[in-house]
Amino acid sequence: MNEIWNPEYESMSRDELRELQFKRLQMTLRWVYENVPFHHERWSAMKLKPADIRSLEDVRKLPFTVKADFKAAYPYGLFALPLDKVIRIHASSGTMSNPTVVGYSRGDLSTWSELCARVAVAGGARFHDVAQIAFEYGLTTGAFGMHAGLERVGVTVIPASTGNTVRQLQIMRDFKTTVLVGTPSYVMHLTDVALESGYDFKDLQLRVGLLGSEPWTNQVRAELERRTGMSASDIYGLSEVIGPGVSYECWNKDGLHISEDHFLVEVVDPQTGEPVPEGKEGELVFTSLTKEAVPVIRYRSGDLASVSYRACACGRIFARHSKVYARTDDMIVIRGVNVYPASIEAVLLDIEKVEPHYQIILYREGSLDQIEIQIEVTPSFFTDAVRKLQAFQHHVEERLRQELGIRPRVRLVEPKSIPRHAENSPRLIDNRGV
Ligand code: DLL
Repeated sequence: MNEIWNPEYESMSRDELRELQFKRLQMTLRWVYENVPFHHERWSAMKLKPADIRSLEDVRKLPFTVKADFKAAYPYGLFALPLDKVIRIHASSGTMSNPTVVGYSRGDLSTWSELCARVAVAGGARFHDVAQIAFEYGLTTGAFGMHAGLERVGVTVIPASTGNTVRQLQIMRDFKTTVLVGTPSYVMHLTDVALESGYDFKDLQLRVGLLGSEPWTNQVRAELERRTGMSASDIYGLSEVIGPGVSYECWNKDGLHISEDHFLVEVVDPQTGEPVPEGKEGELVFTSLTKEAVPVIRYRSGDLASVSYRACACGRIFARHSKVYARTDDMIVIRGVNVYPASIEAVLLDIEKVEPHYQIILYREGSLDQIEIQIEVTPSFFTDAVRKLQAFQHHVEERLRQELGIRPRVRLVEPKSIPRHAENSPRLIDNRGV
């Protein structure tokens, strides 16, 4: 089980690693200073030049970058390369109106597949495996990233994408899938549907699950492993930083190894931005060390975790972060799609006849996360025929699906039936009990 894809890097000494990180950091800072006016201007205003960063710790002198900076720079404002050198575009999930756009040079794609190959091998995939990718093939990064990584290992890849659950099961049985890649919630759903449609996981060949893109607990892992018989590993990443491939679990399943030769990690207090001691929870902040098209400097992930530098039994020297369960903001990850309540509100308020009173309720049905949106509509509305009400409900569901990529159930409720909240109080009720 314990094979390492790239021992030269994954098992180098920490001293060598720090040296490599610093060399790569200097290159990245010079590259960004020369090619991204956004960073150049901000650093100049602080009278900072790349040469002022004389150690890895000095990176703290530089300002943070946040998601809002990507949105303000939409679509290409943070690119360090002209488009003719960029050969792939992706975007984060969850909003179609002003998504976070990222680009990859040829070199970036090669780095990315290397990183995802590490993820695949650490989770137990080998060249003789058959991997079914049940992430959506589209603008988001999950499917394409893992696809390239698994191919690099020599695994036979089935780009199944999402949806059509019975067909997924059929493919899994007939094509003899041994590695399943997707969100934990979708895989859990697959096991429910399998029961209903007469598939028995004991008859399948599944060995390994590479699952991520959303928070999931060790209890969910245990249940998934029990139901499927496979070993399930957590994979983490975010599109701004590269996509999947930022960190990954080894067989030890005691924290996710960060590919530190490509990303410098800091853990900061979300309020003060100051570093927190090793082992204490804080916000993960990443600086890319090798990216060409869209390098990120001190990017605040919004994800809360602690980091440990203790040696791992697997032989990898990379630091490990704890599983990510919580965020610094109100972003929800629902079946791998990231949404902010504010984006839901923006879509709702854009629809005529919707009153600005709504409530978002997250709950679990079977094994699948569901989202219900209760909306108050104008009083005159309830005098309309049922058919008209249903059509309107469907219209709102469609708009949310198209603009945010979520599939909510919309329930129209009478005026004044939703409790009024004090301003800024959350209109989100999470009944999923993670
Ligand atoms: O979700 C990239 C990815 C795809 C990672 C497939 C792993 C597998 P984004 O759409 O930009 O990118 O969403 C990133 O999702 O900041 C976390 O809040 C959350 N997230 C991703 N992986 C995990 C995980 C991809 N393993 C955001 N555990 C991140 C918890 C995760 N949360």
